[in-house]
Amino acid sequence: MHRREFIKLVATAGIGFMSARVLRPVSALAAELDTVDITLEAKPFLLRPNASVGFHGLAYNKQSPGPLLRVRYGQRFRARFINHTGTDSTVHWHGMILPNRMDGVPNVTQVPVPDGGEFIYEFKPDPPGFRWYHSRVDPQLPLGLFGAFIVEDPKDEPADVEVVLILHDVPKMHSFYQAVAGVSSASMVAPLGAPELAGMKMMGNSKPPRSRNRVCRV
Ligand SMILES: [Cu+2]
Repeated sequence: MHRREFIKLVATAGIGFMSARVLRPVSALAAELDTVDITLEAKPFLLRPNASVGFHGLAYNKQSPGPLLRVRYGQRFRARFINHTGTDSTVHWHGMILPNRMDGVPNVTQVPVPDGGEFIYEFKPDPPGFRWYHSRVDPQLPLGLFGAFIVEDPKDEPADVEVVLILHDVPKMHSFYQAVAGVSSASMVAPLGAPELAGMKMMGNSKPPRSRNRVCRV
């Protein structure tokens, strides 16, 4: 796909949004630290990807995607997680090899953090590369609790410009719950007649399900 087509796809999708951030390397001061400390506070958040959509979701530190986390390979990482989501929550560090009790899988590797509670996640991010973090309590991820996490690889050649690009749809929560429960009758919808999907036979109900979600047009 060419760049122009890609941007057109994102723009035409309308209900999705794109977050692009030009990155700066870890500052000299931060790079000297043994441990990178951050606080992640999860709270309700009104997401406005454009002027006509307001979505009552959740966010870390009042932003969705959450703050971009970045460490040098070899540094330790410590996150004070504060949960004000209104329900249980945990943070999962996607793709990291870490002690089991830091993996953030509720009722498997840790007791979930209750609303109003806190938890300290601490580990040495490994392996280096691009990772992400997100809530492991449904449906908090589609509601907005996710973000990017970079573990700088000392073997990487320095780039002129680094950009993180994150795409996310404003979800139709009713459809999400149906899909999770395995009772969705919604057909797949091919974005802009994408060639990858053009050859697929669509099954089931061709009408999109009526949404009773919390997306509000304002
Ligand atoms: Cu994950």
